[in-house]
Amino acid sequence: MSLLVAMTVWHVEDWRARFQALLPELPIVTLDEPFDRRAVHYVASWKHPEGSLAGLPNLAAIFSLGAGVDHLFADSRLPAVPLARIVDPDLTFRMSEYVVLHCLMLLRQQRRYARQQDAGLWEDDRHQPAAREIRVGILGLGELGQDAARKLKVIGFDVAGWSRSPKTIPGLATFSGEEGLDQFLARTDILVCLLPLTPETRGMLNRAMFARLARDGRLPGGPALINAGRGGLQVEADILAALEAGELGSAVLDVFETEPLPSDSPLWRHPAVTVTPHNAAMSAPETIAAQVAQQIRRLEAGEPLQNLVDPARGY
Ligand code: NDP
Ligand code: OXD
Repeated sequence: MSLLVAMTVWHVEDWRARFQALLPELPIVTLDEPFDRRAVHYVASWKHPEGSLAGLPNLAAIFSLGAGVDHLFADSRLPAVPLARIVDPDLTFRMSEYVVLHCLMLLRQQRRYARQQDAGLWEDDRHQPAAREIRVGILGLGELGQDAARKLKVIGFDVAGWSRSPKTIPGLATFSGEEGLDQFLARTDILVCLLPLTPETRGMLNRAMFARLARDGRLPGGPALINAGRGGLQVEADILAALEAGELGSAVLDVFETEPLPSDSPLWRHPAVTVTPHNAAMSAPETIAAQVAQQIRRLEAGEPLQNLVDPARGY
């Protein structure tokens, strides 16, 4: 019985060492060496090569080494075995830091003041709304969306959330499905996307959606987008066109259609765009490895897997 560590990014030997330390009884193999495909019972993957997990006859489970699982479903030959992902409070809290930071940066117009400081300009002639006047709409009310919503509320923002299934969350205005989307967008000044990338959500951050955001001028500069979900959710040409047309006032992007963001992308230099390099929320590799090791021990003890992914929903 062995664990196959399969990745196209990161240092596979570091991961082998982590797993070896945690699971000394289990041989750890990688795609870089010959290995017995019948012996592989578990796979730990982060962006494994397409088709590389086919032909593992005794595979019992695949573990995503991140919270997102779109990288698994990108493989058209993904084996039909249980899939589990990482759910980690540390990652969740870091994502909330990112969301709160950027909502406050937008609320307090911090980029404008930074530009003024660079120019030695003392200019305080603009309306400064309070957090309670600004409506934040969070797309996705899962592990990440719910924690960000709680923390934004503590600061005083007027927060709502949107999810696939209806939810009742004390103190939060909730909307669901296509039928709830119009109402949700119409009361949103800052749109925060914490959705997974699935066939249903791909490309939904587009110009038609931006046109449905609140238009009553509460946020100086106009409605804003923060996307820390996945780059495939956004249409970058539409973000640029909406900024140009004034339908969006600003965009904060942690994820991109192509990563790393190509050096000739106009997003890099756009004055109303903030770019971060897909690091809104990270887990310590040791924490991820420990969670996978614990899942393997659970399976070996006949206990059910935690943090299962539903292949029919794609998340
Ligand atoms: P969860 O699975 O816990 O939550 C997903 C949420 O999205 C749920 O509320 C779900 O609705 C909702 N959703 C999914 N599909 C739809 C749809 N078609 N329409 C409406 N709502 C939908 O995921 P997490 O919160 O843990 O993570 C979300 C994503 O964040 C990850 O998939 C990943 O892509 C990204 N991420 C980004 C990181 C970064 O550093 N930038 C770090 C970690 C994650 P329902 O509740 O009804 O199921
Ligand atoms: C993740 C990520 O999905 O870091 O964990 O994007």
